This record gives sequence, structure tokens and C-alpha cells, in this order.
Amino acid sequence: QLPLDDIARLADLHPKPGHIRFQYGTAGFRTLGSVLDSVLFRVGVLAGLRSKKLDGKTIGVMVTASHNPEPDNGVKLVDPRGEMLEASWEAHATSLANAASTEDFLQAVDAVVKNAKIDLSKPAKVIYARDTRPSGPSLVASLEDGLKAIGAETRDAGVTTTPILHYLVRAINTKGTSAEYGDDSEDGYFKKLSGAFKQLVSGKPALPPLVVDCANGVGANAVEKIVPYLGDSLTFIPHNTATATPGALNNACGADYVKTTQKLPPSLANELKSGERGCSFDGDADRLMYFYIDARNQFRMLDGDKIAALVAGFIVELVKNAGLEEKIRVGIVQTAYANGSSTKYLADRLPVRCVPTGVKHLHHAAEHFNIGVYFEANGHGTVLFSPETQGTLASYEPSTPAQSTALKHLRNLVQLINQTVGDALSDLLLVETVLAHKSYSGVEWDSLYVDLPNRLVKVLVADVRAFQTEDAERRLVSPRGLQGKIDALVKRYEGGRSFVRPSGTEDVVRVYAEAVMKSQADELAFRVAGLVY
Ligand code: 16G
Ligand code: ZN
Repeated sequence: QLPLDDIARLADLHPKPGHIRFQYGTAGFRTLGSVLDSVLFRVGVLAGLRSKKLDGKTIGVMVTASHNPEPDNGVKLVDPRGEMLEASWEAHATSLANAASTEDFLQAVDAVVKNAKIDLSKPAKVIYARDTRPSGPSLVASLEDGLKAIGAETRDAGVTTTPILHYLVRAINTKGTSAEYGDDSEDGYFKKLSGAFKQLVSGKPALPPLVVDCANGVGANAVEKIVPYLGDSLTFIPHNTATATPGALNNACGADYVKTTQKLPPSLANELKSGERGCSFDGDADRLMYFYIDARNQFRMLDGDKIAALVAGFIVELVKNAGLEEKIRVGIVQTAYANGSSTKYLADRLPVRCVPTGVKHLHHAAEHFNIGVYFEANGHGTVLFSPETQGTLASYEPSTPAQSTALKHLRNLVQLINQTVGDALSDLLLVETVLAHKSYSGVEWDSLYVDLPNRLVKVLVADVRAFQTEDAERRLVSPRGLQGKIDALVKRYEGGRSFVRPSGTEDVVRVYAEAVMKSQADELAFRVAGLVY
């Protein structure tokens, strides 16, 4: 009993542009905002179906293109626990988005209903939000038409960050249960994070003010809103907060700019003096990069790998000090992009797993540890505490004052960390907590290990699909014979490592290389690129 007439009438208002093939990839649907109207409508219908499939649990829809340029936009679904859409539904999303006509779309919807065995009599509940992109309002209107067509009960979370939307989804679905995640409002989110942070740093000397580059995106709103909650526990100096200036979003600023150029955003050039630290969010505030200016006035980047090392070390120490070493196993998940030095540093201290690029892979691997820390080098990451571990932390009786203090800190970390997805604001408070506890400036943090020089290049190839990988993207299986040539080349470089993988977000192949010297890392990257081309 699909409301076929309603769906058809509204679908006619959102025809699919011919010739474009849409793909629900690692970042959901993402392309120019101007061609996404039909996709948003259809995602609305799909979100309703997903909710019905899960017995009326609330599904999230986030309209954002993260660190991409301002004209881009995108959309992704959030499952009831605040996690990425289950992988098997990505194909449903792609099939709905590519139906050529309204009639084809109705058939595609029917196929999903049958294939996923959806009981249409169940309710559908969906919460949605968008970032600050100019194309956002009209795309949200298209989404609303799709939600109306499928008869979903909706809640508009307005303009907010991706991690806040994930938080809200989890909070709504756990309301009134023993796993209640927090109050399902922005206020609940800010209270939860700031409350835990204040307890964690209470009694520690206040850190100097923190420069925060908000990428001229929605993170600026979150930073502004949390200030009154934090009181004097932490002071921000926000920059790049021009969310209404056309063309400003992610332009020469933000976490992706810092990571890919390995430079300070020009807008911060006169803001940081020697010894001072700062950080950058990306356009939807789910990635975080730190940096500082060293004694020689050089910019030094502290990326996701450095965050992982800092945070994992701190958590391992707390677990040990709490006397819980035997009960709680802490592990790390990385991708092939993790700097070789970080992997070595971490592997000496705790189990490290490598998985393919993309948050869903990292997240799922991290769930296999009692406490799983994952960060991509690009700054996206979080820490997961398994339900059993949260139980252990809640019921454990410490036997010394030192154990009791460490336990209290661990309990507060469970509250501080947004366990649904990477969260620039929550991760920022986590980093600041560790810096305060260790009395570290950027210098001491940076010296945990020394990054190997590295180089990332993208190569335009005739057919990206010809490139297939294994071993967590570290080796090519196709084109045949290519990996052997890469291996032979890598051997000639001291500390050399290189891998080639097809991008999941662009029509290119990426080549990564590292070596003990910068010139060698560059050379290796370009020679491997030469093999690929
Ligand atoms: C997406 C992924 C990110 C990954 C990036 C790699 C999610 C939510 N985001 O942005 O984790 O690092 O793609 O892009 O999974 P690439 O495949 O183009 O190198
Ligand atoms: Zn992002």
C-alpha cells in the first residue's frame, strides 16, 4: 500500500536530469548542488522507507558537502544509533537516484520495498539538517517533498553540524532507555560535552586561548554557541566565521586546506606567534586539524595521526592507573594513509589495525576493541567505548584514590566523546583535556614521534575502475603486474612506502608515498604516478 499517487505527483516536480549517474559513495551523494534536486527528493522517500524498515526508529538526513567547494552539496543518511547508513542500503539509494522517469522511480521504490521486505504499515520518522551552503534551503525543500510523499513524521534540526545531527539521532532513539545518550537538543549536546570537559580539566592550570579556524562554515555556529557553556574552562579565538559571505566556505581555510597544503591558512598568518597552537574544522565540523608555530617560526601540523597518538596514549594510561588493564583492551584503527612513524609509535604500545579508507570501515573495526580509537590522517575520528566497557566503568569499585581519579576521568571521557562519528568540537575538547593533563604545548605533543615526509598526488586515468586493491588498499591486484613494478621502485628508497588506490569521491587514482627525506618522498610519488598513468 504505497501512496503511489502522492509519490508520483510530487516526483514529477523533481525530475532527474538526464545523463547524470549518481552514486551513493563513502560520503553519500555528493556533486554540484545545482543538479541534486531529484536526489534530495528521492533520499526523502528512501529515509522514510529506512525508518519503516527499522520499525519507526528515527533516521537522520544530513545535507552537506563537508570540505568541498561551496557550489557542491551532498546528502547522507544516518542510521538509528547515529552511525552511517548500513552498507547494504547504499545500493538502494543509488538505484532510486538513477531511475530515469517518475514511472521508473515508482518501480524502483517498489523493488526496494520488496527486496528489503519493508512493512509499509509501520511509521516513518526522520530528522534532518543542513550546513551553511547557499544551495541548502532549496535542497531541503526537495527533501521535505520526498518525506511528505512517503508520509514521514519529520523534525527539522535546521542549520547545524554533521556530528550534532548524528548526536540528535542517537539521543532520540535512546530516549527513556538505559542507554540514553543525552537530551535530544543542541542544548543537551552542549551541556553534555561542556559538563564532562569542565570536570576533566578542573584543578588543571587553564591553557592559553585556542585559535579556531571555522572554515567559514557551520562549525562557527557551534563554537559560538558552546562558549557560554564552557565558562572560563577554555577560551576560543574564533576565525573564519563568515558563514554568510559568498564563496568563503572552505576557501583557503579549514581542515582539508591545512592537511592537503600542509600550510597555515593565510587568514591566520598574523594570528599565531611562536609557540602558539590553533586548529581548523572542516565545512561541516566533523574533521579537526591542529597546528602550532615552532621556535623557528615554522608552521607545524598536528594531524589525525598525531591526535590518535595523543589520545590513545592518554586513555591507555588512565586504564592502567584505574587498575583496569586486564579487563579493558584499548586498540587503534588506522588507514594506509597513516604516517608510517605514527603506526610504529602506536604499534609499540597497543594493537593497531589497518582498514580501507572511509569512516564506516574504521568505525566498525574500532567496535571490536573494548575501547577503540580511530582517526584518519585527515582529522576525522573518534573513540568508541563498547557497551560492556561502559558497564565495567559504571560498576567498577576502585581500591585506591589514584584508581578512583583515573576512573572518574574515564567516565567523563565517555560523556565528552561523540561516539557516533568524528566531531571536531568534541575532539577539540578531548585534545585540550589531554594537553591540560600533560601540561603539553604543541611542541611536546609533536615530539611524540617525527612524521616521515610524504606526498599525495592524484592521477587522471582513463578508467578508474581498472584499479582494484587488497590488504586494506595497500596493494593493487589490478591492473595486473603494476604492484610488482611499484614494489621494485619502493625498494630503492630509504624508508620508502607507497600505495595506489582509486578515490571513492573523485574520478581519479591517488598515489601516496613516504620516505625518510622529503625530496625522496616527492620523487617516489611522482615515479609511481608515472607507472599508473
Ligand atoms: C570521504 C570519507 C572519508 C575519507 C574520504 C576519502 C566518510 C564519511 N568520509 O570523505 O572518511 O577519508 O572520503 O576520499 O566516510 P577519497 O576516497 O577521495 O580519497
Ligand atoms: Zn566533513
